[in-house]
Formats: sequence, C-alpha cells, structure tokens
Amino acid sequence: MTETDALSAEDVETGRLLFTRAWTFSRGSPDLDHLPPDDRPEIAFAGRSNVGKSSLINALVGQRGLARASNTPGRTQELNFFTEPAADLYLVDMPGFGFAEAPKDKVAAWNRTLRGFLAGRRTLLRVFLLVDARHGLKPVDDEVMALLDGAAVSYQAILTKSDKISRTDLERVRERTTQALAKRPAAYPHVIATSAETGTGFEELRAVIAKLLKAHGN
Ligand SMILES: Nc1nc2c(ncn2[C@@H]2O[C@H](COP(=O)(O)OP(=O)(O)O)[C@@H](O)[C@H]2O)c(=O)[nH]1
Ligand SMILES: [Mg+2]
Repeated sequence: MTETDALSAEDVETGRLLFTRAWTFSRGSPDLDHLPPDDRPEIAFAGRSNVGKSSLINALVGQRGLARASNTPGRTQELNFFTEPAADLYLVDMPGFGFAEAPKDKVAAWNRTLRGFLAGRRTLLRVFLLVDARHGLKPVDDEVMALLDGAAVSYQAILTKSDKISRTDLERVRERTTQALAKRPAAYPHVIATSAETGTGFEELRAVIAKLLKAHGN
C-alpha cells in the first residue's frame, strides 16, 4: 500500500486548512549560530540548486512571493524559516547543495552548514528531498541521502517540475527513484510528484504534512 492510499479524507482536509493560513517569513539563517530556537517541529526542503524548492514552498502555501524563486541558481544563501502562529511548525527553504557560482571556500562553508543542519537539528521531522523529474537522482542527492541515513533523519523524495515531462517518462523516473530509495534505511518509500506550475501533487503533499504532524502529536 502506498502512502497515498493511506491518506484519509481527514488528512487531506487538515492539510488543506493548514495551508490556507497566512504563512510568513520568520528568519533567514546564514549559519548554524543564527537558527531559531528548536522549539517546534520543522520540515525542510532540500535539493540541488534550481530544482524548485522555493517555487514548491510558494505553491504549498498558495502565496506566490513567500519564498524567493529565481532563475539564477544558488541565489538563496540562507536557511529560510517560514511559520504560521497557530500551525506550530517551521517550513525551511534550504539553499541548493554545491552552488556553482560562489568561490570554493564559500561553497565548502555552506555545505558544512547544510550538513550540520540536516544531520544535527533535533526538531527536524522530515526532509523532503526535491529531485527534478527530468533528471532523476544525481550523485549529490546520494551524498545527502547518505548523510540523512547516517543521522537517522526521515526523508521523502519529491519529483518536481512534473509538467515538463510526459506521463510515461514521469512514471519511469518515479519507478527508478522508488527502487533507489528502497535501499535507503531512512527514506520514506513513497515518491510524490509535483508541479508548482499546474498544482499537481499539492493536495497530497499537504495531506502528507498534516499526517506527519498528527503522528507527531500536533
Ligand atoms: N515548469 C515548471 N517550472 C518550475 C517548477 N518549479 C520551479 N520551476 C522553475 O524552476 C526555476 C527554479 O525554481 P526555484 O524555485 O527558484 O528553485 P530552487 O533553486 O530550488 O529554490 C524557476 O525558474 C522556476 O520558475 C515547476 O513545477 N514547473
Ligand atoms: Mg530557492
């Protein structure tokens, strides 16, 4: 049974309501010393530069301008925290791994910060690992998954930009991704496909998050 089958109408409705609220930018953290207090569950969106992390957060909350989406890869250079007072949850927009246009030492420092956050944040409930549906998993995704497996942080893959490929190709990449994740101890087996362009997959993603929060006791 997939998680989709196990999502109840109640999860779908709770998820819908969770994201009709007004989410706001809470803070940007350039390093591990400026994170908000770890006083509530967090869900982080990770993945390569330009994979669609910021666009996905905007589509999730239904607010076009909340997270900055950009045509310039690697522009987001802080961990950005979004919150909604009644939701008791942080959504975390992460910068892309290994962004190309910065000096080497800066990239290295960045990757240390991202790794430190992913592997060491006590309140991280789940990491959504975003993967461009046209390209599938890349070596840097393997590195991230190995890190999360090592830290026993639960993660789930999302195939983004699904509007850019055919249904057949999407099912092919979903199958390949599912098989790769089956070998990973901390990976959630079900792969979600989204399009920030058409809205595909967001009812499911909202329900998955609502269900996670319910299981956590919120
Ligand atoms: N067609 C399509 N384009 C998308 C989608 N999601 C993001 N994009 C585009 O991909 C580029 C990078 O998106 P962005 O959200 O900034 O990626 P990030 O670097 O991972 O935060 C932007 O030009 C977006 O408009 C999607 O679902 N469909
Ligand atoms: Mg971004």
